[in-house]
Amino acid sequence: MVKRGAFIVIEGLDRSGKSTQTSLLRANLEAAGIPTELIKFPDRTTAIGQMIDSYLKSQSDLDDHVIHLLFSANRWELASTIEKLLTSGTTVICDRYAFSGIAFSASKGLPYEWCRAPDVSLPAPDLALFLQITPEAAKARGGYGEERYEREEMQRSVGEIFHRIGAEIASEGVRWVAVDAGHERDQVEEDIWMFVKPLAQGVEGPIRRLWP
Ligand code: NYM
Ligand code: MG
Repeated sequence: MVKRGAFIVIEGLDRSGKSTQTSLLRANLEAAGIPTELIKFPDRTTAIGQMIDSYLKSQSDLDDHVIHLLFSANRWELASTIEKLLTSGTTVICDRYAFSGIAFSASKGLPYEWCRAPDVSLPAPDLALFLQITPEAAKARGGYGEERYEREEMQRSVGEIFHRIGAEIASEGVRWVAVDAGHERDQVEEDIWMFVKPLAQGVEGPIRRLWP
């Protein structure tokens, strides 16, 4: 049976080390000879992505429902690209995905089920790695930035919703693994590699859909 590429999602609070770790993971996969593509959500380069960027920088205001739908639309813009890459045997890493969509919007008070709906039938990851860090430790790493949501109280509630998502999708059959992101960079890199390595040679079976 021909194998397809693995779909790996990395999630976490702001300042949890996602950007560093997704780059390291890409380098490790490439060093192992695995064709790899790294996609970051939000993808701020598209027209929708520019609206999201402007909202996050508080250069524009949008209704909470509208920005939620834009984040989802931004994933849909790339959904067919992700599928093509996976089918052609490329491993895809996403720095944030639909789980961030729910965690951040539900933290603002939007109903959890409503937040899940627009991402229904997006490609589902074969593995979601949650970089777990306390809001205090994240803050101690040089502080939150200037963007919307980068406040300790908000991050705390985002973390709680991530836990709910993790429990729920694990029971639905998506592999959700929490990695202790409070460790040294090299240790986190090694822990992530331990989970990804078994998938690196490709995955059998069709691409699954959210929410399984
Ligand atoms: N974010 C990200 C959302 O609120 N919903 C989403 O669907 C996604 C993908 O955007 N604080 C939030 C989380 C972050 C912010 O992401 C920008 P990053 O990874 O800091 O560039
Ligand atoms: Mg950020």
